[in-house]
Amino acid sequence: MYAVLILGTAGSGKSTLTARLVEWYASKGAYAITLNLDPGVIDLPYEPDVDVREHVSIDEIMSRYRLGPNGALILASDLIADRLDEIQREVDELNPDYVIVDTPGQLELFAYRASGVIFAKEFRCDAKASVFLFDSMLANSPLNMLSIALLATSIRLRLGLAQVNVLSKIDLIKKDRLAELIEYSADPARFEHALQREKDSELYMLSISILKGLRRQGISMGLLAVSSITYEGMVNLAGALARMLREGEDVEQ
Ligand SMILES: Nc1nc2c(ncn2[C@@H]2O[C@H](COP(=O)(O)OP(=O)(O)O)[C@@H](O)[C@H]2O)c(=O)[nH]1
Ligand SMILES: [Mg+2]
Repeated sequence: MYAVLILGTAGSGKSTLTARLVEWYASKGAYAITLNLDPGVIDLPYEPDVDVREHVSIDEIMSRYRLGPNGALILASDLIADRLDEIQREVDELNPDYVIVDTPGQLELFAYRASGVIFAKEFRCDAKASVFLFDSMLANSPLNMLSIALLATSIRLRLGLAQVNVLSKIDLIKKDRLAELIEYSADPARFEHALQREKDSELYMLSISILKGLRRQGISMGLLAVSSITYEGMVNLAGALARMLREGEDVEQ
């Protein structure tokens, strides 16, 4: 069994991509299931096979601990850590080829509190990989793209998982703009040049240093362009995941 964690800022398309990836694997004859780790979500674009909301209820936490919705969400995401054994058991019983893990709408609740790190380290499977979504509505300029790349890198440091970086919702941006963003992400020299054009920014020196630092560490920012609406880029994403999971398997065995 392989696990693929879907990560990204709120609204970047995690739940939608979770649904699409499961459909994708099913169309290739693999058995993929969804695991929803968002305790606060009301509507999902898929029917979760395993659902953290069966274990942790926001309403119950709000009334029992006299918390508002924000406090309850934070406590709920901490309580998930105690339920991971049961969640693992439910996934193991289904015995899928792939489990696609949809993470909380608010990235920080998962990645910067205990449950995300515990899940990333302790969930048992043959190999794990993560997909980090750069929302193309946010990563719409070189500076904004760099800022999300820094967040993606922070999450990678925090969770320690192999990571595929994806530019999401590409059906919403113009083709020439898309080509430009992908080019920056693949070519640091062009990226730097594009940042220079935002020279007025007092953050110019900082942004160049960050870009060079990421590059020096061999942190590639190459983005895969994907749309969950048109399915564009899905083949490339599945291919990148397959390579990463196979390599992960070699390491973990
Ligand atoms: N146009 C377009 N909209 C998308 C795409 N992926 C997600 N969305 C929309 O973006 C919004 C947030 O998506 P969701 O999957 O709930 O994001 P999450 O908060 O990261 O789980 C929803 O209205 C989705 O329908 C995409 O590839 N293209
Ligand atoms: Mg979601």
